[in-house]
Amino acid sequence: QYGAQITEQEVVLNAYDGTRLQARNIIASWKSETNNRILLCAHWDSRPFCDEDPIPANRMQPVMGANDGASGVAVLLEIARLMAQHAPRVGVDIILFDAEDYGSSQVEHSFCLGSQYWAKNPHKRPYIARFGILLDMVGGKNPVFAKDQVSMLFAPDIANMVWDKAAQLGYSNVFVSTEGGSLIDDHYYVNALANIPCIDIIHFQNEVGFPATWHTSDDVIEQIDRHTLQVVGTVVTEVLYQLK
Ligand code: AHN
Ligand code: ZN
Repeated sequence: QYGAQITEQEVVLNAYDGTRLQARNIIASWKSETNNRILLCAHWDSRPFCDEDPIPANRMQPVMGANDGASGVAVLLEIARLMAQHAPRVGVDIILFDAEDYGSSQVEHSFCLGSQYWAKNPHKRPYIARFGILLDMVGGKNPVFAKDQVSMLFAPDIANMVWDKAAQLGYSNVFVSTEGGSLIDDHYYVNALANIPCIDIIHFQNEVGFPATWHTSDDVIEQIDRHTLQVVGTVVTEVLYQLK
């Protein structure tokens, strides 16, 4: 409906515990003929167990994922709607990665299976883009987005450009300049395997960690703040429409 070319990547992925995941990365491309393009991404799966829930009885239930998954997708769907009304000058791919959240903190590289698959098997070869922006947990209350270490290692210029734009817009209370945490998220594989400089806008800080609702039964719509979605959406939209 928004004028994109859609590619669905269907694949069976092997999870750390032997589970076979029927996975599907969903890719929407605008101006697919140009290499002057950027990548916007989020994960669309949610974790099938609330293993961080304070109440043991809840830990067998799936995470609703209002923030952890859906918030990033929501911002990208709104950007897709805007792009249909007014095309940016650059080409865009929105990639919704699957199988991000079926992992174990005990097993290296067990998260982000959909992005690992895409980075090794891009939907187009060679896949070229100027940079990428990953959105993860961008809808919670009292958000704090700091530049994480993977973003600053692989794509410092992009991170600085996005955080500077946020400051210009008056959002330096949300896009803070304190040092970000160290974490592996989908952007790590986009950087390390697909060679595209990619940053992560994620509610995460060293020492503090993820928001309190993370991987709990409380990751529900009532915990979403529309103002947070608006701030992140505005920053990404302003970055996108300034590109030539
Ligand atoms: C790890 O916990 C290893 N990575 C965090 C990626 C993640 C999970 N993002 C959302 N849920
Ligand atoms: Zn998660």
